[in-house]
Amino acid sequence: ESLGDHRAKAEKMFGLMDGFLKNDPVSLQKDIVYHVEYTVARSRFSFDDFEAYQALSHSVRDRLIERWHDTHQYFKKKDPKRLYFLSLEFLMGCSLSNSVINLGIRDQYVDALGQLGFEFEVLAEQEGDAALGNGGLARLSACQMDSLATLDFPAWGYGLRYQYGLFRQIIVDGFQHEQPDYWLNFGNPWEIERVQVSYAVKFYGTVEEEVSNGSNYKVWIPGETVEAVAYDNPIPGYGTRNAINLRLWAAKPSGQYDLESYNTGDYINAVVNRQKAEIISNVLYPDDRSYQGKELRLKQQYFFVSASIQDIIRRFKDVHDNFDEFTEKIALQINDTHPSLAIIEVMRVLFDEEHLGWDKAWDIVCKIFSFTTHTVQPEGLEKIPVDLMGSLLPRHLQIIYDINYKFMEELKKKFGQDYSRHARMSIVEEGAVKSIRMANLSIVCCHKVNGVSRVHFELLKTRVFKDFYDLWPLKFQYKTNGVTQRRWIVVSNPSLCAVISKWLGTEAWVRNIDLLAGLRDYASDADLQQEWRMVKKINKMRLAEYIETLSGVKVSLDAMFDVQIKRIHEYKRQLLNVLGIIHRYDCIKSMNESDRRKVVPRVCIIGGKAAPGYEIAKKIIKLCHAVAEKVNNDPGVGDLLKLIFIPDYNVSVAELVIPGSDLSQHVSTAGHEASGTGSMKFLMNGCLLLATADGSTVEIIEEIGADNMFLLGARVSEVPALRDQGASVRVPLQFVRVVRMVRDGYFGFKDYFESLCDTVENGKDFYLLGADFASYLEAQAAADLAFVNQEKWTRMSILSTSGSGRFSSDRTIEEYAEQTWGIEPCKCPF
Ligand code: B1H
Repeated sequence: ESLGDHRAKAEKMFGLMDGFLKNDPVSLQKDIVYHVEYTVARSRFSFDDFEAYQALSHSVRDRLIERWHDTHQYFKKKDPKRLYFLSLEFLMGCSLSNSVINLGIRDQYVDALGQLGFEFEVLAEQEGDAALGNGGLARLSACQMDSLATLDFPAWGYGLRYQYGLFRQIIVDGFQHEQPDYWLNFGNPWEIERVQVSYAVKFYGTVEEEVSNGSNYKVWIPGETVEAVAYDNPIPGYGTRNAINLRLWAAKPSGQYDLESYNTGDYINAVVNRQKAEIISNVLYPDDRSYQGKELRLKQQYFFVSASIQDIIRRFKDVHDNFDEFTEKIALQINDTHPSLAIIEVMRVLFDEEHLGWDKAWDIVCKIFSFTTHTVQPEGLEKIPVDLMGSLLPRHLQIIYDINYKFMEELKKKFGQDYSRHARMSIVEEGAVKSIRMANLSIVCCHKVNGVSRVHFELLKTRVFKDFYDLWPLKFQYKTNGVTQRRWIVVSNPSLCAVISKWLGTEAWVRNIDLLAGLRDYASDADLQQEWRMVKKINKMRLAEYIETLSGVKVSLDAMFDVQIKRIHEYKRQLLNVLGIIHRYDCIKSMNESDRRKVVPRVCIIGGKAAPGYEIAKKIIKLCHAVAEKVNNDPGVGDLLKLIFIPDYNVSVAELVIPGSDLSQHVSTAGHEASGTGSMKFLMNGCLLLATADGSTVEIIEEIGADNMFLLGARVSEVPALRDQGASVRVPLQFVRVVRMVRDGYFGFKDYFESLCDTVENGKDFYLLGADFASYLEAQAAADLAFVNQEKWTRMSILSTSGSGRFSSDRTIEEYAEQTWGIEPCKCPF
């Protein structure tokens, strides 16, 4: 078929289309009904809320697809430099509300559904989270995708389409149990399956020499081939026609068959074995930051990297017939070291397959890759055993050795015979288990290494990557993390959104967050304060209802809602919080009537998942429940103190809990939280922070002022000296007392909690709970005092929101675009 014929056919076909889909209520209703009948295949006369949600989502999906097509057509025409964002984790949460808000058609949908007798919110609740990630790192990727789309950057995300997302947490008798999250069970209207977009990914096998045009080349003969199939997830920007793509890969058996004849038994086995290929994209690893050197994990990494690189190179070659412009058209961003094999894969393709020669291939690689590290501890760095790498990816291991050899030569020239330096910096770690240090590899090959907050950057320079910083100071930068105000204010807190827009006289802050600072002028205004408190009350009511349904506990709306939600980790110190609650309980118990009347009532809320193999974290969850059991059922305490553990913390739960919080805790031991992004969401929602000067909190202090939050604990610079003191570090008596209560079985489970108590006593208190306890209690007391004065508290709350502008992912992405990726907006005309 000639190009002319094709065009004529296409024109005829698209001539049948009645322009773009319309967004008036009647058109929306017709579309929804259409999808009930033909997509969901339910009769018009009988469908339930879930089916209505499905039909509704499909009508939204149609509108997403239009913009997504136009955006890609436009990118193709303009051929700008594109950013490819590679991440093994994306924590997208729900899509419906976010999509209609970003498309600017939420009100129309609310009307359309209302006229049909449906409530938008009720249908939206039918959706389950897409939880293809663990925590902060994964949610950051999701926020950054939203900002990339909104700011019109020509970007693509790449990741893995896990069939099982992060496990569901259920609590039985106060203990965490994990259940598989088979999230695709009921279909996923937000993805577009692209059966024709697929690539073969190779594993194992051998490397052989081949002579071509008089030169020697290495050829990788694989032992196993698996097919990667693309699933596209449109990401709409807000206030723009642009919708970018998040392409996730699923593993399928390879399309290449051996031409063998089987007897029946062999045939069945052969089919069953082929099917095993799908295991690669089956399940997300649930441990954030423990690297076990598992083969399946490495397979996942290479699988997604290889498919993505093939896709990127194919797209480039569609319009370019050589690689001269490669570095002007492509930026590749690696989210932590998890996708760092992409570097070696590009090197392999350019050198072995495109025959560009080592120097040219290396030059390209060094110009296109940048990497962000989210790690603080050296132990947190990914290491792959050489044996594993050599067996799964034999050619890649050779290339890594070649890169390392050249790097070592460079070091020798620069530092002479400083062998210990060479050993520290080498990509290959010698030792009991010889391994590849993925961080060293990434630093050597990337043109920029970014940290995620200023404190993190300082630690990278002075500790984690000191040698590398000395060698290449200009490579190292930081971009303080941010979160998207679209999801974390507009979607999750519509009442606050309305108040902000009313007082600023514009909705422009949704795209330009700096405008929020305009609220500062009204922080003491009695009318705004009243509206502000009203919003908080509405959100606390929603949260209180949720708590009552979950746990049967009725909480008072007059109490201060004090929240700590995040992954359970010793360094995040949920245990400090629980010990503080025990102290509060202990005090209330010993008070006389007149003192009790002065107590500020509290509802303490804790939520978070523990990695399945993390015993101590699981004990902390059990302790929360044991303490809650005692406190919540003590008639002598009543509304003065409640402790609620919210199970299965995820993005949707966060959207409900954050707007309804008064106070939130971010109390990691200083120097351990690379950034922390939860605090930013609370800040945007006018919650006050009780926090240590760690990670991004240090920058938050600069924006909203130390007077408007409750700071506590040792600072990063003080931590090493405290650790050195070991058992002689000063610990307050209250601390000794509350730990003793747990040890003595005051909350039951005496034996079970023993090892937990051991982590904070007898000089083994690595995370310094004892050392920070007095300061923690003081900060809590200051919060109580501030809460009594509601005018003061509301002022602090308004100032928190108005100071949150710097922590929008829009700012983060603008910085990356300019300082790291060198990309510019490419806005699709409306
Ligand atoms: C963060 C991780 C992480 N840092 C390994 N590192 C993982 C490491 O599955 N894995 O193997 C998963 C996740 N996640 C977090 O990143 C930091 O702890 C936070 O402080 C930071 O805010 C967040 C985003 O930068």
